[in-house]
Order: sequence, then structure tokens, then C-alpha cells
Amino acid sequence: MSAAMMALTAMAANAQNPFVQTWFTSDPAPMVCGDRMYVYTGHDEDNADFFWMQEWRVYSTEDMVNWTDHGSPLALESFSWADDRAWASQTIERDGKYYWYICAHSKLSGGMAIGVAVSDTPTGPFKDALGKPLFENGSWDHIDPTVMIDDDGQAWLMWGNPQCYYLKLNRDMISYSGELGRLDMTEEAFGGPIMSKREKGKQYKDSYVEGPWLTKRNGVYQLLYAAGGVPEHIAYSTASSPTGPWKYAGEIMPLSNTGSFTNHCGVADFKGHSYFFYHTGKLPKGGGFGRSVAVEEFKYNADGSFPKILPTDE
Ligand code: FUB
Repeated sequence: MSAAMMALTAMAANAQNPFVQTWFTSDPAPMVCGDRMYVYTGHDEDNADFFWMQEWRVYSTEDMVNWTDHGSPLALESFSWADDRAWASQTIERDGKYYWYICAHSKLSGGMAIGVAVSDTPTGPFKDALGKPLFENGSWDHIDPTVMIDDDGQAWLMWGNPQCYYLKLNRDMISYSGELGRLDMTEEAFGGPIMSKREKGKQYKDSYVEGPWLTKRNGVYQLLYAAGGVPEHIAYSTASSPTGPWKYAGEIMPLSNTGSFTNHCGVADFKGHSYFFYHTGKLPKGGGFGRSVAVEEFKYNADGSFPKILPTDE
């Protein structure tokens, strides 16, 4: 995209939610780098009847008001093994390189797979780091990667629907050590078991579905996720280790009339403020398969817990 076009897009995409109004965008994943906030998104197709997504997009801002559109530095065609469903992703910096973890349908295994692309800058160009998926085994569970580097330098990768999985990444960020881990999807951990394990007639507080976002605050691990079923809301659990045991901590963004039956979140602190990113179906001609990324500023409660955050059009 030319500089002139980028400036034009920046004017069109302002602080009003949805903050990208020029494309359908989904599954926002914020990353702060220097004095800019970057947001990595999916790109929902126009007039779609499913999540037939082909590429990912990047936006950035220095003031949370004026957004720059960096186009699509990563697409299905960047991965020789991927042929469909460019779903949720997250990017992280390590040792001056940017690692973009994605999921997509794999023509090798026939299931969804986790892949990783690498770049020298937050906006690309990005290249498939491995020429094959980082993890796949033919299952459709393998979607929605989230990544975190812990205080001791250990990088954790988590993902999954309806099972939440984890791997310990090596320092190179493109290989891992140990076996695939599985979080205990218990009632205590997530407010209820996964949907297929629910007892008929029993009331549960909640349940994990997909879209995990792993973070750590004041020494406490927080796992945010899309919860409840269809439609989804956002809830979270806390733990003293990424592998658990996790403890259900409540809703963050309750069910709201957003026009999208999915929700997918990411959080970041930026220039002394905290921001919660999510998606809605609120653009004209939008909906469940035509989503748009949105953001709310919020303040953590005094004990470090999340407040309730409601979607706004501001
Ligand atoms: O964007 C496709 C899928 O919809 C994501 O992988 C899920 O988290 C849901 O938002």
C-alpha cells in the first residue's frame, strides 16, 4: 500500500468502534512495540456464509485514535501446507524478531494446524518459519494460538477448541520441547466442563470454548477465553502456573447484542492505560461472518481482577 493510501485509511479508521471500518476484521491480537500498539487481525470475506478467511491483516496506532492500515503481510498462500480458514492468530517479539502464530486448515493432515511465520519488523514481510506446521495431528481442535513469554524466559503456546492445549516453546520460538499438554477442563477451572461433557439438566456457571488469551499480571496467570457456547461471551480463569490448576474467575464481557455469535479477545497495557480488544458484527452488512474489531479502555480492579467490560460504539 502506498503512503498516501495508508494516510487515507488512517483517516477513515478512527477511534470509533469498530475502529477498522474499511474491511471486515476479526480475532484481534494486540502487541505493543516501542511507542506503537499493533493489532493483528483476521480478515472476514464480504458476503461470507462461513469463516472462509484467506489472509491476516495488521493495524497500528500511537494514540489509540488514528490507526494505520499495514495491509495483509500474511496470507494462506504464505504457507505451502495451508489451503483454507485463516483463523485466529497472535504475534510476539523475541530477540528482535517477530513471530506470528496462526492456525489454518492443513492439506497435509486434513485438520486444523498451528503454524508460525517470522519477520524482522512488526509489519513484515513475514515468512513461514518452518515450511510445515509447528503442530498438527489431523484434529480440528487446533485453532486460536496464544503465546506468552514468562518472566523466566520460557515461552508458552496455548490453543484449542474445545480442549485447551499447551506447548513449551524453545528459545528459537519455532520448535518445542516436551509433549503436548492438555489443561484440565473441569468445572472448577472453567465454570463447567466442555460442552460434550456437560451433564444433562445440571446448571453450570460457564465453560471454555475457544480463543484463549494467556497473560500474567502481578505474578498471577490469567487465561481469557470465549465461553458459554453460541453465542459466546468472554470469561477468564487464573492460576499460579500456565499448566494449572486453573480457577474460574468470572465473566469479563457478558453476552451482548453485538451481531456476532463469536467473540475473541486480547488485552494490552499501552502508555499507562489498559485496553480490551474484541470483535462484533456491527459494521453495515456485517454479522457472524462479517466481523469487526473493537476496543474498550478499562481499569483493573484494585485486587488485579478484571472489571465487567461492555461493548460500546465509541
Ligand atoms: O475467526 C474464525 C474463528 O472464529 C476463530 O478461530 C474463533 O476464535 C472465532 O472467533
